[in-house]
Amino acid sequence: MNKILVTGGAGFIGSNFIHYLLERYDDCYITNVDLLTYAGNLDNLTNISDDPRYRFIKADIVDFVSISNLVSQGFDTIVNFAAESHVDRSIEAPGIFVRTNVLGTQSLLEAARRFGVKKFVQVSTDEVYGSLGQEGYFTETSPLNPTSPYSASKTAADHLVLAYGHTFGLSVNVTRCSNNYGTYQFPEKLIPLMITNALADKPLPVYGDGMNVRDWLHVRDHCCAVDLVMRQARTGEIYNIGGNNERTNIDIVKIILRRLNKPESLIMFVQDRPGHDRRYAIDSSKLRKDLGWEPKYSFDRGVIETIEWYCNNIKWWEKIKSGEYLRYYEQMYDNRKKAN
Ligand code: NAD
Ligand code: TDX
Repeated sequence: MNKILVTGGAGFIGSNFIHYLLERYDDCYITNVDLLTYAGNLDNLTNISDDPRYRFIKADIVDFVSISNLVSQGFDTIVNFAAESHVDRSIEAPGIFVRTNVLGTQSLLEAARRFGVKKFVQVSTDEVYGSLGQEGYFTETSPLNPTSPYSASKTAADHLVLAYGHTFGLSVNVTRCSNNYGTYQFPEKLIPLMITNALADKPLPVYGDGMNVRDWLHVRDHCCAVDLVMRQARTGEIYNIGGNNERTNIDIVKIILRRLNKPESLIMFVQDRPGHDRRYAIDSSKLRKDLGWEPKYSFDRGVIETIEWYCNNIKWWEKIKSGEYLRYYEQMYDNRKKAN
């Protein structure tokens, strides 16, 4: 299990996962393959770039020739984090989601099968189950019912992963996690967007009535779960990952404002996301029972630490928010304001 290919390791969760493994295991050798799209950021990995257990390779997971050449060097495990991950962008431009999330996963699976990779872990999402009403939880046997181009592409990838396990005997697992928060999250996502806007005294754009519910988990708890699955899960098993921490979006926004001592008048209700899923909530009892996983972070502690991290790393996010992202933000949110 010690030669690990991490895809998308320059993104939010992938970079946290690489830090987690290097801190925890002396004998693991990590290759990070990432295309460095707008969401990929090598600044997330600066303090380990000289670690002899780590190397970075820039490549596109869809490019089967490059991926085959790399995988032919011999890996015990592939953990696939690489994806287009933002629901709003999938509504603006669905094609790239199918390309990266579906074709990219298939290219990795094919290389894994040809070159005898021993374990393939697909990092998926609770969004494959669609939206819940006020009651109930997603279990691993809940029907798949994706509603956005993002979640539909992740669902297709899950099916391909399980099919490669079934048909070719590749040892595969799928993990389906709820919303993550923590360090290095790209500021297009709810929590870092609201923290960084509040710090700059800019409006905080809340979609619809702000009553949509997400089940928040600290990214380190997600990393711990993926590590357990990678090392211990039986082939073919799917694991839900979630922290039993349901919050409405408006509650999250108010927590952030209070902590930063900023006024609620910064909240701006804007046009809703088309097809916006109302509620996600995960039943992770299978993971707890089979692999002994428990989340270590309470939301209260995790969110305070996260807010502090963004306060202490202004250069990290200002660099992002002043570049290409600024154009995206103006276009996405000007349209929402006009339509409201
Ligand atoms: P992210 O957008 O922060 O990072 C994605 C990374 O993938 C980036 O570094 C990007 O450069 C890279 N990438 C994109 N296209 C690529 C390609 N064609 N080839 C190689 N690299 C490419 O995403 P994230 O939030 O870290 O999510 C990681 C994974 O976890 C995704 O698969 C996502 O679906 C899943 N997930 C995320 C959450 C969440 O709350 N963020 C929750 C559950 C599951
Ligand atoms: O400006 C905003 N205002 C707002 O009200 C943004 C960016 C979001 N929201 C709402 C939409 C959602 O109800 O906040 C909630 C969270 O939104 P996102 O941060 O965009 O996350 P979500 O759509 O829930 O998806 C996330 O969790 C599951 C990740 O982006 C996915 O990659 C993961 O699979």
